[in-house]
Amino acid sequence: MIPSVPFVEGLYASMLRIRRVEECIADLVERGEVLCPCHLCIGQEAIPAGICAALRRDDYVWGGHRSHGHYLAKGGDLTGLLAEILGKPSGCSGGRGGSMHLFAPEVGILGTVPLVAATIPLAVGAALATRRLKTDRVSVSFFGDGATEEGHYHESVNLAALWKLPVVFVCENNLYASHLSLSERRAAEAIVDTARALGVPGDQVDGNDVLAVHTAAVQAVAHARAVGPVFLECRTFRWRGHVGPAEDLDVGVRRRADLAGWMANDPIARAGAWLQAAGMDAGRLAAIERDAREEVRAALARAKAAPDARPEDAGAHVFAARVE
Ligand SMILES: Cc1ncc(C[n+]2csc(CCOP(=O)(O)OP(=O)(O)O)c2C)c(N)n1
Ligand SMILES: [Mg+2]
Repeated sequence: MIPSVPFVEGLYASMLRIRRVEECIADLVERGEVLCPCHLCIGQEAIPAGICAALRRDDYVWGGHRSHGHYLAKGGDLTGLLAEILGKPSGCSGGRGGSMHLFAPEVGILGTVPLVAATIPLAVGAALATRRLKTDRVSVSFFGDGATEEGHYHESVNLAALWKLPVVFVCENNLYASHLSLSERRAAEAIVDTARALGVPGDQVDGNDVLAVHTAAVQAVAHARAVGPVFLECRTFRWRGHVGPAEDLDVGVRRRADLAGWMANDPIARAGAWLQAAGMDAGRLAAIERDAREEVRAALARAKAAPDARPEDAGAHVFAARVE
């Protein structure tokens, strides 16, 4: 089925918004206004946008250290994200988590955790809970290629397969884990095969084609809801360094050569070209751009204006209340 122009416009706007927010975060880091480590997903936006557009508000999403896009695409509040990164009590995790610990249960984001692969078993556990509670929610686990080298990734996929749990495993394969390329870490290249070996069906998807990601996600989510777990390996590339705004050109095998090719394969430019070919005029695309910039500007102003954390509250949530 050919997707409608308004629908693709929504995916385009979702990706553009993630990019403009992350560029804003990059500026804040460079100016020294943000002190927590920030892992940016610039270049990878088609995956959160395409997958989350296939989910219901009450479906669950779990992420890792590079999860601003997951949070935003699933409907997490933008001001709450920026306030969190600025360490404000009004942040989505009370200003105590920073960029890598995002939480928005009102839209199904049950947690992002920077321990690599940490939320994969939690996503499986949440899927088990939805099954036991007789609801039909799907639990989506976003993780990187590096996470599939952790033992509990394999244990989690196995259990989900055995118990036919409603999990969509989404591997954002950006070909690097920190500064080590896939080819330095694995003999077998296709990560999807690790899931197939355990009885979970899956596909490799062009992770920079938001329509391909979304189409695969719609099928995967329907399968997870009705039958059991599914695995999507979405191939992509991060433009910025492992952590922070720099491009990390001097680290990793072939990174400098590969980055130029991947920047020419920009998921946002590709969706923009699709819209223009479908008849959207340049003025409409410019209006989407203006809206994104204005939304980020206003959210940052609100986040900055919010009260700062108070030193006397530093111990809150740290120690359990004493039970007499
Ligand atoms: C258990 C654990 N080991 C090591 C680290 C350090 N670390 C943080 S991110 C990362 C690489 C993750 O690579 P990948 O899963 O491919 O995600 P990407 O950064 O490429 O998005 C590593 C090794 C960690 N946070 N947790
Ligand atoms: Mg990676």
